[in-house]
Amino acid sequence: MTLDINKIRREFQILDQIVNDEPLVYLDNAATTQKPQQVLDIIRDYYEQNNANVHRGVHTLAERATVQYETSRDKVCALIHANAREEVLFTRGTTTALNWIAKFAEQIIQPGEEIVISIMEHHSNIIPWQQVAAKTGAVLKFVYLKDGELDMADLRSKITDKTKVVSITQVSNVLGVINPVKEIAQIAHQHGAIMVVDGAQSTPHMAIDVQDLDCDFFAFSGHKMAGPTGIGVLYGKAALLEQMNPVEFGGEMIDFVYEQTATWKALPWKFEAGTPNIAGAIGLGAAVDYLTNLGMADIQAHEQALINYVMPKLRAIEGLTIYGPTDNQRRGGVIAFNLDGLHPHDVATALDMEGVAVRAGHHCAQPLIDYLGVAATARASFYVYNTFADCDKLVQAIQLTKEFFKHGTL
Ligand code: 7TS
Repeated sequence: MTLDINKIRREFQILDQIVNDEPLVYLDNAATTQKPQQVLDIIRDYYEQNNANVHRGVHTLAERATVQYETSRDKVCALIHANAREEVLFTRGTTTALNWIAKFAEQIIQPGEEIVISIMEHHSNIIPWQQVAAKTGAVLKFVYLKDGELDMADLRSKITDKTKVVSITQVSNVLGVINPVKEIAQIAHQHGAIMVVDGAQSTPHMAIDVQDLDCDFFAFSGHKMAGPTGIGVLYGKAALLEQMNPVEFGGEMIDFVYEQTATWKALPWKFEAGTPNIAGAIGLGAAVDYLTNLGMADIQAHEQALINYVMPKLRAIEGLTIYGPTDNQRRGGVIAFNLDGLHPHDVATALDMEGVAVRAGHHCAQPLIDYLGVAATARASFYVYNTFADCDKLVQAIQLTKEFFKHGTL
């Protein structure tokens, strides 16, 4: 089924505005996506009608809030095809989820054992592993690139029987490439390693089945998938979550507390210390409903159509370098680029003058940017509400930017 993008756009009121005298073209979706009316409504409705703390009160509002919060967990469980709702933990976002896994890694890694990640990881999938290596004496190894993609031969050579953890992003927030994480999980498991998938840039854009991927952990953020900020998910296989110590301690996560010791609640609550982000979780549940109703396969197909449409036009611009794979089928909706002789911040500022919102900088992936041999890049990233007209506007604005910096005038 083809999506009715005009109808979808009407649900995102924020898109309908003028920026710098031009209609807004929002192409910074890898940083955060906009939220549809349904998500905004449910958060407002929660605060207006049902606000109460969860898991503790017996009164009606507390019951309603708890049901809404826990129903969101069921929705997320269904979205990613987890085996059981206990395997879905609410976190602050991908960063928190990856930090929790790293804490678990500290529990199980011995000196000299190895952690394998890739050069295209976001800082939140690098720095926690640097910390684990520093604390445990483990070795942090990087897999590099070939033709703008993960070099699978390098990956096979880096993963050995000493490898304890492999942690790879499913979609790069700079290169846009979709990594074969299912195949990588098989390789990791052949060597007895745990497979972690950073799903921050994949979950919003494609169908996810954690059981099919057979990953051990999977992390993502609500705000990149039409949900609110401050809420995310850590999926983990139940057997591993059982072994994993809680990262935070306090209210909500305990069973019994004595003067000197305490015992923990069962999964998933043993990880959710303190009053959680109730409104955030409920908002995420609404975002999951929203995306599921559109259909994850249709969302991916729409973004693929945008990429197929815009890529040849971008490639035709002289002096424009695009990073990542040349095969569009290997890409999600992220395009990092540079214009010869121009700083990407100047490019992003010039595009903003045309109403086109893109990000410029290192995209929280400094090792990758160094590896690419540049100081920074500009980046356009698409979502389900972007149109072919948005693609045309991007191309036109890049051309105008080129002209402007060449002649100093438009
Ligand atoms: N992993 C990847 C692949 C990401 O793209 C990001 C955020 C994160 C992890 C961290 O997510 P958070 O929600 O915990 O912050 N990426 C970006 C970006 O590309 N521009 O701004 C944030």
